[in-house]
Amino acid sequence: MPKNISEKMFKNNAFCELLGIEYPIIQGGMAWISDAELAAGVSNAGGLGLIAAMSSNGEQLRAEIQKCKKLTDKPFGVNIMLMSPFCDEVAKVVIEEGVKVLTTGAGNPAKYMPMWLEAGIKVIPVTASVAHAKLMQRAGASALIAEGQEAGGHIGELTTMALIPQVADAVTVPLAAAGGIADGRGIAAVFMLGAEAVQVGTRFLVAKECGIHQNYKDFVLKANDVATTVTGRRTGHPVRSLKSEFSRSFSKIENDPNVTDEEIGKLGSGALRAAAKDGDKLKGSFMAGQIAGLVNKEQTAKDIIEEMFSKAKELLS
Ligand code: TUI
Repeated sequence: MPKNISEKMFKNNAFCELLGIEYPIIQGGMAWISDAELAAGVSNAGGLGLIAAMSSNGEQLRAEIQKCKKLTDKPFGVNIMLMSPFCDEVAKVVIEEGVKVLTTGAGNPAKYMPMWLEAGIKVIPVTASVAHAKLMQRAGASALIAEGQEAGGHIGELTTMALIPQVADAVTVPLAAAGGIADGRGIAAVFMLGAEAVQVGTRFLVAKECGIHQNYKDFVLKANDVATTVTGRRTGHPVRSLKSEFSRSFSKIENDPNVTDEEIGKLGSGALRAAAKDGDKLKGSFMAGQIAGLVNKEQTAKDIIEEMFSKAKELLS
């Protein structure tokens, strides 16, 4: 434990140095949500903005990366969702576009690691277990993001509270924590557990730079502590989202033994887009973390980051 934790939190923190950023905060790479504008907003505010490659094919991602380069001269990264049908092509586009930092989610990026490392890219896998974290460190990860099941979207088994200290003890690379962090108290807590950075998704859903449908933002702003639920456990792809018509009908169908896994899979596709782009309360899957109940105002990315870190610093000094 460093002598002065508040010093470690800011500019000279290993995580900041690794990525060339000011505040040790990464914006979640949220499918259909994390675009060039949100990523640039976060990067311009001193964090690491991410473009989510999940919903894009190679050329769509290339256009988004080029747009982001015009909006910021600060470092930004790309999140690659390993269940994406476009994974192989986006894995190459990030190299061609000279992207410096990648995060990966929902699987094992081992297949792509050699080519990314060869290109000098810093790879930061999202992990949900100690075994996977160790595997990723051995494969050449520059840092790790350990994500607890409080997070929105695709989740693992463990809570942030249990996962972070166990991963911190098992690896030597810099560690970021994700899942359930939306204010300075969350930052302070996970720093005490052994993380030296945070990844935040839910609070950035209501950032002014976030272009999702207003219905989605309002849904998050009105959410309380018990507003989220997990569906998809049956197919091995658990997803946390806000309770809605969609999640209720998904749960009903999921519990029906006469429905096949394939039929369930089809049900989910398009639901994230329907939420993010159309704000469709019937067909949309409004992914958000358990901390949504704490998120109650729209702010710029800069105000969000500064407010979070000033509170964390006050708590830790
Ligand atoms: O990837 C996420 N969150 C996501 S991806 C997503 S898109 C989607 N849409 C519809 C259905 C399903 C997904 C929405 N939210 N977070 C990162 C994350 N990765 N959380 C947990 C994990 C994880 C889980 C298991 C990482 C590795 C892992 O290892 C398994 C293995 O292959 O060894």
